Amino acid sequence: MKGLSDRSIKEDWVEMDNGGLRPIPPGLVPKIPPGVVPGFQDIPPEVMPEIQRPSIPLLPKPPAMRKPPSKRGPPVLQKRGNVSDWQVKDGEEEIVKRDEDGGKEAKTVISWRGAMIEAEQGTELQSTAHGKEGTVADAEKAASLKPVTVKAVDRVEAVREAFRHAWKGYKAFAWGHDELKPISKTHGEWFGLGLTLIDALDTMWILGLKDEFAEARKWVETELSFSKNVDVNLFESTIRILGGLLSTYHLTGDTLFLDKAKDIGFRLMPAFKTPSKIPYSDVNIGKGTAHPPRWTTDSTVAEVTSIQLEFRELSRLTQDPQYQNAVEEVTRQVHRLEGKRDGLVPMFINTNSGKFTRRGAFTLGARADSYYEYLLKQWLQGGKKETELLEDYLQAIEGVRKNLLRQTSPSKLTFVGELSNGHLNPKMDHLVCFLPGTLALGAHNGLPADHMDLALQLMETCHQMYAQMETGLSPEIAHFNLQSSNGRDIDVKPADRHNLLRPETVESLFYMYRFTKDSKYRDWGWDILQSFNKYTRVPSGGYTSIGNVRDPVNPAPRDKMESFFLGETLKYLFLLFSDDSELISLDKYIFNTEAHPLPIWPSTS
Ligand code: DMJ
Repeated sequence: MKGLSDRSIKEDWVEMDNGGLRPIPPGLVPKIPPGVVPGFQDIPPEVMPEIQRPSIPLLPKPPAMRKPPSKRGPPVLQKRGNVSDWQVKDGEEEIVKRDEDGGKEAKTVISWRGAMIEAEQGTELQSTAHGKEGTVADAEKAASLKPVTVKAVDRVEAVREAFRHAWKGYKAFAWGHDELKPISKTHGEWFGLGLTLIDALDTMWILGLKDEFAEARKWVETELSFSKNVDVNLFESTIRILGGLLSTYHLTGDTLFLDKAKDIGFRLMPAFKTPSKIPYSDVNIGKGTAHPPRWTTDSTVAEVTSIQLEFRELSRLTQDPQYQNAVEEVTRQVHRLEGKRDGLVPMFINTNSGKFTRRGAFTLGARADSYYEYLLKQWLQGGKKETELLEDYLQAIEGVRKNLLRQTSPSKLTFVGELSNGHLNPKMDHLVCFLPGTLALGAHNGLPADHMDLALQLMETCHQMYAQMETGLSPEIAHFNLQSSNGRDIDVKPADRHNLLRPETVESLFYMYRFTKDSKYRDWGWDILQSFNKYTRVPSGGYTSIGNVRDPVNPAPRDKMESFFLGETLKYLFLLFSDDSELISLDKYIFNTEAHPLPIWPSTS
């Protein structure tokens, strides 16, 4: 899911040879002529309707003459200036000066007020949200400056720099372990399998970080062993480890990764030995035993339905049908099950009876989310032939419209609420922000135009979940006002104020940019990267989850860098900013729910 994966959710339950480097095989990342947007020309005009843009008031604005917060960021995370301090914002124009050799030398930035300013002098350019507003005084000061030059903003390079910084911390303090704890400069262990390193492999390849990749490959070759007496979560190890290894194999052609993928895939199979064939949540990959969590015989619906892309691909590569058979049995059963509501699934399924457990809410968030994502993506993976998957997906989206979709007051932001005991709870997990991207992917593949319409609206809402926070970072859960008494659309409860460096919004921004080429999506992603740099970057290396997105002075660092920050968040940001839209073409690959690209099967498969 986006589900048990999440530590917030998990905790809830618990307490309740360099030689391997090869060029990317020809054809995998082909270049296309500039100006051609693959697939875009296939979208009928009606898929890209004009939507009514809500007028969005920001959260209470700082006083008009207030100075913008120091670019040093919160005291707890003070850092030196970094790439993200070179900002070019909306309404500004870059003038590229050429040096004598005709190469790109530097850019002068003209501010929206016509003033020319130099970021390197410490002038932070005006921003529009989360307390970064420039003031009249600042603008006048800027206008009095002589024309100066500022280094070009290279967003792609800024992502590489962020990755290197995160990797520096991981390498120094957590090498070979699951997660970096960047503030205490140590590591955390979950499965003891080098989770961050494996999750980050294909990101390094895609970002072109060959030295880092070579070192990591060496570790996989010499240190990684799955022959360990350890309990792992089936879903998490499938999406992060199996998915990461399979995609790295596809990108590099290096059979080391395929061999490791076969090894872990085989070791996960005992999970399916249950009375119902609905898998258990946990497997001991050393002993070959599996079991549900101690307190229940239920599994999470998103978990058992979001392992299919990976196991199906493993069968295709190994020509061994056991993996595909096991996961497709789950799909078949869930397809037939009673207890759905207009295609929406409950959160839990029992591993003895194979039936849904009637508890929890209907949600597109934690514990159900990637069920919907994988319906569409399996249909795409298999060449659009498996019509039951498509039918279930289409029905579910209609179910979302009918049961969960609402608009806020006063600004008419569209959001997906949760239905519990017939009552609509107007809250949305950040996890739901995968949905605009998935809807857009469906529309790109010929699904109804109104899916794109909905994607555009939800993308705006997810953007606002960042833009309206003082740190520019989204909370884990947003509460939306149906009738606002305080003039705000979004409220955040104290328990929901954390940010775990999650990817879903930048994931959707990537899809939206690929399909619309609207540069605002890049700008929104850029704002997010800058906020990560400002509030979550740890000087000695790494990025940290934070506890309070509403407090820019003390965002309450939590001392953990989740593996998905490298596996997903930075990868999607890089792809969002890259001009090469054939780099992981969305007509050739589907991303698993951990952002590991797997090939769409050729029609002969
Ligand atoms: C990741 O493990 C995956 O994206 C999963 O689908 C949901 N949770 C995290 C990221 O938020």
